[in-house]
Amino acid sequence: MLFADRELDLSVPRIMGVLNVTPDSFSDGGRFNHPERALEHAQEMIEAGADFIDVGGESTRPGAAPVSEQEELDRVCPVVERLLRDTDALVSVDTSSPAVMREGIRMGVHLLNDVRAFRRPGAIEAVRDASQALCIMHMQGEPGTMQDNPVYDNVVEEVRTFLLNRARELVAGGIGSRRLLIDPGFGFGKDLAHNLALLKRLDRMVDTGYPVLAGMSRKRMIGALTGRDTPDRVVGSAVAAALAVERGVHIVRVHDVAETLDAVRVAHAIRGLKEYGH
Ligand code: 8Y4
Repeated sequence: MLFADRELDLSVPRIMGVLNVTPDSFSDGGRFNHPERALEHAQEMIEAGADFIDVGGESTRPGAAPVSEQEELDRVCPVVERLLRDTDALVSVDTSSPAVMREGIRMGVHLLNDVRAFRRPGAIEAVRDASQALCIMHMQGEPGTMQDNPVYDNVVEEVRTFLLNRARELVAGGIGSRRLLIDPGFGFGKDLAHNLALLKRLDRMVDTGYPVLAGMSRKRMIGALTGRDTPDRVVGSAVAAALAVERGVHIVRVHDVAETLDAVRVAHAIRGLKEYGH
């Protein structure tokens, strides 16, 4: 698959390392807010085997203060510029803001990752005439209230239909379907049962034909299943990533790159393997 000017083979599982540049990030305590520290952390993830670095300047956790467009640009741009200059990683920008999308495209990022699936006014126009890949994610509700009482009749089919409808909308807006990736949005307006159903049936995302990205790393679903706090969710998260890859997911978005890479390599070896003997 082409990500702007870069080709990446998605027949092997790929790792996206999470790089938060928000001062209030609860998974890293804001340690990577300073551009130099963020770069160091990114280099560490790349050395551990990350193919993508996903740079995010807006927190979507419930209760997080909204970030102005200028603040988001100020957080994201210096880090993106240095990643593009100093590393070989593919650079992803996690944003819903059309202005940040346009600036990312101008700087030459490879992927735009929008948890709101390019639904903000002006988002489709901002990305239409570019060549960046676009990740469209499912979310029920809005970040502030999405976890209050998420309800589905059939979460797997409703998420799948939403993603296919968004893909159709983007294609109707002039975007080539080969630029698109889909993501069920683990934890975005979903309770534990919803998240587990989506993990179990990730094959229903894969069978759309779009490359699939999944992000479960350190999330509350892992905490609920293991009883552990965020820093101690590494093993649970790596197992979830392996189960996703076994079901055909192409890219996993994670915090703990080295551990996840081992897990997904084992899972990939088992996927599609024919039985031996008999
Ligand atoms: C601990 C650490 C607890 C992180 C929660 C979290 C996704 C995403 C996020 C995802 C795509 C997060 C930006 C939420 N999740 N983008 N972004 N897919 N495509 N929470 O699942 O990591 S932020």
